[in-house]
Amino acid sequence: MIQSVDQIQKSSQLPTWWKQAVFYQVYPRSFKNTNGSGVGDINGIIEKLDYLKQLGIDAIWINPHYDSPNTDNGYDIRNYEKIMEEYGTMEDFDRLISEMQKRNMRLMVDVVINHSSDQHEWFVQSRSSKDNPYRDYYFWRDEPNNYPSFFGGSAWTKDDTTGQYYLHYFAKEQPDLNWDNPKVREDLYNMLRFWLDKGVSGFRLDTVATFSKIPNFPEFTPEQVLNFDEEYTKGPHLHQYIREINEKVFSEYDVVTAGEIFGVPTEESIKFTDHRRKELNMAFTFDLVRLDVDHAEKWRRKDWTLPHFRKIIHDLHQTAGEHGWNAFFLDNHDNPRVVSHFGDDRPEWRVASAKALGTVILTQPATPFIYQGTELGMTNYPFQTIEDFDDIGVTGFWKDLVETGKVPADKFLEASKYTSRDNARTPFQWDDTENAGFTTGTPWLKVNPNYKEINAARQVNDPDSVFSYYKSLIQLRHEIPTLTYGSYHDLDLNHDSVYAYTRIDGDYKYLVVVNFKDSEIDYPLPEDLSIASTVIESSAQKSVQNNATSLQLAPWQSGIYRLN
Ligand code: ISL
Repeated sequence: MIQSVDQIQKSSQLPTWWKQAVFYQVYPRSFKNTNGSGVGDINGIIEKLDYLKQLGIDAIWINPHYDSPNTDNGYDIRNYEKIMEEYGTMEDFDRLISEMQKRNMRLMVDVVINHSSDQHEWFVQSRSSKDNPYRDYYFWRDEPNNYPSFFGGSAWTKDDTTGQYYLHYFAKEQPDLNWDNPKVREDLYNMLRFWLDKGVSGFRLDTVATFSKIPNFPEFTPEQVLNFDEEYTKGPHLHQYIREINEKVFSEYDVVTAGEIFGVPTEESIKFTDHRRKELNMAFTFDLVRLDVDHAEKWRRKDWTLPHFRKIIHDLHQTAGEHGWNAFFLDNHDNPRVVSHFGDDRPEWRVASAKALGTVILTQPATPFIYQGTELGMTNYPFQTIEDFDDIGVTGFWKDLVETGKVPADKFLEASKYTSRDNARTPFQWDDTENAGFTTGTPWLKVNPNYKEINAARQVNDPDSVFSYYKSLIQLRHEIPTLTYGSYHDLDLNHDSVYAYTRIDGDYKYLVVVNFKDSEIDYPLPEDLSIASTVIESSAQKSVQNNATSLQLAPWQSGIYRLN
């Protein structure tokens, strides 16, 4: 039965396009190269729009496309109104927008305004002398405090020109902009208007929770040093600044905003997305993808459990309540591949577990974001040595921990192999030709050697592929608004192998079931539930009888069912 959006008008959540849309994240550097340079480009995105349309994608978020020296792959912007040379020209960008409009797709760009590149003209001016008019565009101090950088080492670097230190929460090439300076804010708002006037429909705001700094930079206690990512989100003017951007920029345009609120605990996320506060539309929270990060040694992973996983999801939805909204993702360009992280990427379970995780991503009361290659079940990369890594998150900590003898090299490599952001950044696997069809040149980062087995060409027309399953899920997401707006109820937060939840809106009652184990399980439905019909199942299993009150789940089986 197809449900119309009108039928959910009465529900507490007002329907909007961006809640119903399925977003796809393109990491341009690794998506598709068209000129043999080995670096993905805008023309490559245009070339593959039909592929994304075929999958059912409504909107695309692209990682930074601006002029950058690429210390942090574009998250260090040298010129906010210029296109990264390797990616193409402004004409290419304009064509991307118009080609997307033709296909009824929308573009969300990445806004990196917590910091700029140290090569940005503002910083070049700022560092030149203490009385330069741009001095206060950044933070300068005579002495550093004990703030750590996200990429290892101190968050302060001494600049020889004036002998003062400047602040950088990330790499030293990424100095933090001083949001307390109204001129900085005005310049940034004008830049945002420039992109909106071009027809951009969305902004993903990079590390938005760190815009406001704690006045006078007091020393952190040892406990605060351990929790620095959360501490950095406690600036007193944060929400005032976000409301100001909303008032002066977002509210003047038809734009959707998604904040990367890294460091903010799930329970606090509502402050950013409660529509009555007029800040952002949705938030990316990180408790879920980082549930297995070791608190003291953040480069390491520890074991995770399904009850912990589902508790975080439960809390996420509880917190959003009827006034907030979230972006839902299980991987992105900063995290391991989802099938290697929460699934099982061994050959016998890769396809089944990739599909199971797809079921999870596309049935939440939040906007789903699919990271490029996730729809193919792309996996982590088999890294061997430190030279295999490009990620400044790995190379920075290597200097900090291994070169100083604090952590043995093999221990660090073993962990980084699993946690490195490079896992997600290897080139997209289009087909089984050389370099997986990504480029005719030398790819900037090595292609995963499993590309002959895992690639788009092989999956697009195979009805049993991960791609085809994602395509069906996306179609269901579009056809059944209850999957977007219905209430969410976890059936047993403590079950350690079957993740089951209902999505209900009046008489529309759905059950989602996912077996997180590589063994069969007989799952009696709790709460007197019984099945009316099967909507989709990720792999063949014994057919479900009408009114069934239990399910025999195959390893990594998942499904969506109508309930009586
Ligand atoms: O992935 C992380 C460290 O390895 C996170 O701490 C990450 O840096 C954090 O989520 C902020 O991420 C964003 O801003 C960074 C950039 O490197 C990331 O790619 C981006 O997603 C700095 O701009």
